[in-house]
Amino acid sequence: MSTVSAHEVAAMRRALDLARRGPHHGPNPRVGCVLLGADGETIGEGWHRGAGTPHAEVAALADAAQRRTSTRGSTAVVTLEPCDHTGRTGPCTAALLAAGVARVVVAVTDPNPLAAGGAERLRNQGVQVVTDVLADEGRALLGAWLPAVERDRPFVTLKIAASLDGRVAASDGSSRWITGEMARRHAHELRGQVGAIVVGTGTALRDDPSLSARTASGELSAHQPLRVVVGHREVPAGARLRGPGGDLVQVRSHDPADVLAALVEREVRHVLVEGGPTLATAFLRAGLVDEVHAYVAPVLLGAGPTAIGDLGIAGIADALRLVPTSVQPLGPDVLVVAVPTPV
Ligand code: AOF
Ligand code: ZN
Repeated sequence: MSTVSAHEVAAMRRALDLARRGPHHGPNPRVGCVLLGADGETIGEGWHRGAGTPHAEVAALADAAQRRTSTRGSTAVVTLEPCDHTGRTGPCTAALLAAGVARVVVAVTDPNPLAAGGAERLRNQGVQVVTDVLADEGRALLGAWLPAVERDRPFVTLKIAASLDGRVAASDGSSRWITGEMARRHAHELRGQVGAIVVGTGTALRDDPSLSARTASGELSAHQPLRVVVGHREVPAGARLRGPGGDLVQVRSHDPADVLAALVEREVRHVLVEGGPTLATAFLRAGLVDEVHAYVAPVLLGAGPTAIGDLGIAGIADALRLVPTSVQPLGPDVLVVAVPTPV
């Protein structure tokens, strides 16, 4: 097994930082690349700016060319295995070979069957390839993209905003606002990071939400997730869902698997299920929730619909116990992020 130099590990940390500049709501992963010369000096840097733009390796090679530095015999340190396919752009393997790169250091092997195989191709062409360098950091950077591509369906985050007694509305149906300003702002940030937001027609008709992502000052964020309404009833012409924001799509089925299939077609990697209780319950019953974001407000309602309906759990031994990954105060409210127990 080939060892990795301190220069290369430092370059991988830099590549991870560069990758973070890319968007994490699109179909493509965030990827960074650093090119090192013979003495371990940086001769080029690049990151992927989103689907349809050059991949990180190609961006780094272009950077080296602009610096008028030769890449012959250089080392490419890249957070994801170089792709070996022609998708929206050409294969990075070919670009690295043409540039005379002699060694490639990779954090995460590409799980995308269409693009994978780059390490093997490069090795066959005489390039040294080392994988799994800072792999945990590399996987964390990829976030929802990695499980989405591995499972061929979007990663599902279920968002709940409820009172302390688990209710999402009062008995007269009024629900604005249970959680406070900070929690709502936080939820808007999350909207800006996902590919799609899903609600049932019940919520769409009753709450008339816009489902747009907005900044703290109330302006529309640069990225607007796809807005998806699930169910058969029509969204009226004057609904806020038909106003400014992402594209609106209606899925005329209540089966969560159909909803996700429609999103796979649109290359959505991360979806936020925002309610209401019927839809949330259907996703949980189908085992299609990967993460729960529960915003809990110190409010008691005593009556009114609860965040989740009947899950078919009769005894406490069968309770769906989640594992919290973070607990965060947001003004008067608390955000609990939790994931189902891995089976
Ligand atoms: C890389 N470097 O910077 C990225 C890679 O449709 P395309 O052509 O943009 O290809 C997208 C796939 O290529 C993506 O799903 C992933 O497997 C790989 N992305 N690969 O070597 C990059 N963004
Ligand atoms: Zn590529």
